Amino acid sequence: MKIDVLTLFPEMFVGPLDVSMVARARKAGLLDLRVRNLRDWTHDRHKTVDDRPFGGGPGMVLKPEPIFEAVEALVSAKTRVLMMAPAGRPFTQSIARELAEQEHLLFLCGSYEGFDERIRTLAQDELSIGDYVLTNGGLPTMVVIDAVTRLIPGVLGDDESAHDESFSHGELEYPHYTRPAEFRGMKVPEVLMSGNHAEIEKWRREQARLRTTERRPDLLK
Ligand code: JF5
Repeated sequence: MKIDVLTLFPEMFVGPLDVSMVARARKAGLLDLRVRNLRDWTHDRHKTVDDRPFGGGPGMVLKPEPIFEAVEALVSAKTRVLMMAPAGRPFTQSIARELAEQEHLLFLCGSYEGFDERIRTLAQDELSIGDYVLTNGGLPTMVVIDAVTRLIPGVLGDDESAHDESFSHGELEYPHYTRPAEFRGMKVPEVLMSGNHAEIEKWRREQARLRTTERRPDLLK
């Protein structure tokens, strides 16, 4: 998969996408990620990307010309253009699965200043990662890239893949334990050491349901 990111803060993207599974996916050639500076599509000496809002009021607004030019330079017929914003459709695991099947994603990172409304027409999809306001779309974009990358075929080992099932079933994960069998007085549930796989399965299903009922009843509807 190819992913382009259009941002005013390319430095933000150094670090989170250079470690762990995303780094592995990039090195393996499964993810071709390019972070691009929106200012590269300006034409004036000051590389202006914003302007004062029509109608007055505080703050600045991202102007349409650089973003339109950048998007026109970066898209092909196979590109899905995405914008991250608090007003977007809530991002979910099911959207992540859908995006993982795309050939090319292009993320537009808006910012606290807001953007000229006409920029919205460039995106097929506007996504939100939650009900709060961030300074810019960089972090939400990295969240989506992280969630999507682990779903790209070949990125997860077979071992790790099975893990995803939990969210497909719409429930939280059951509790996990490893050695030692007792740690600071806290014991591993007996059933997990019984070797009875049917019982273990049953216990895990019950625990997942219990945890979901207690913590996220909204998921069970
Ligand atoms: C942004 C205008 C983009 O703050 C966010 C965000 C919150 N949930 N999901 C995304 O994005 C940055 C802020 C203001 C456009």
